[in-house]
Amino acid sequence: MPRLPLPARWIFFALALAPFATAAFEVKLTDAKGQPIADAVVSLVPLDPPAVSPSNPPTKLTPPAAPLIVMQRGQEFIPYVTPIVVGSRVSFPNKDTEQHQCYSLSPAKKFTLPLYAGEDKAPIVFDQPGVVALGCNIHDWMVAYIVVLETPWFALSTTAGTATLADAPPGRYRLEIWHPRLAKTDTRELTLSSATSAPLAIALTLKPDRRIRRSTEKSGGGYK
Ligand SMILES: [Cu+2]
Repeated sequence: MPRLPLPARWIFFALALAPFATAAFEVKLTDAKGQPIADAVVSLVPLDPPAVSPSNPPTKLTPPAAPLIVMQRGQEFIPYVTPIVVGSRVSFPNKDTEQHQCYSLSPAKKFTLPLYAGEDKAPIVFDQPGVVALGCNIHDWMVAYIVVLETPWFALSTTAGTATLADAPPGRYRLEIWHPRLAKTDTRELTLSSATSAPLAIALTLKPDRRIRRSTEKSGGGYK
C-alpha cells in the first residue's frame, strides 16, 4: 500500500474493502388507489452476471441455518407471504387447538402434511424456484404463499408498501415484483449504482381481494 496521508488511506481502504457494495435500494409500491401494497415480494436478478473464476466465485445462495416458520393460528397461515431462497426449510407449526392439514399442489413443491395439531412436523425443504400456494384441507379459506427465489437480493414489502434491498453490487438488474393479486409478475430493468438513490415509486394494478378474514390478529398480513 502506498504511503498516503491518513484521510487518503481511509478512502483507499474503503475502496479496497467494499469495491462493489451498493447503497440500500428502496422500492415503494402503491395500488391504483394510491394505497400502499404490503406482502409483495421484490427481488433483483442480475442481467450481467460477472464471469466466474476461482478468485471470483458465483454469489452463493445460503439458506438460513434454522427453518423458517409459517404457523397456523386463528385458522389462518401466518405470515401470508414468505420469500425464501432455494434450499430453505420451512416448518408449519399448528398453534390452534384444532387440527389442520397443510398442503400444496404447486409444481415448485407438492406436499401434504398429515392432519395434525400442536406438534411440529419435520420441516419441508423447498428445492425448486417458483411460487408455492399453501392451503388447508379442513379450512378452505386458509391460503398463504411461499415464494422460492434464486437470488439473494429480495425483500417483502411492509404495510407502508416499502421494500428495501441491500448489498446488491452495482449493475443492471431485472426487478421482479410478485404479489398474490397481480395478474402476473411485474418485471422491469434497472441499473444500480453505488450512489444513494431516491426510493423507486411503482404503481401496480391489483385484482380484488376476495378472501374472508377469520382471525382478528393483525399479523396475518395482506388484509385491509
Ligand atoms: Cu385448517
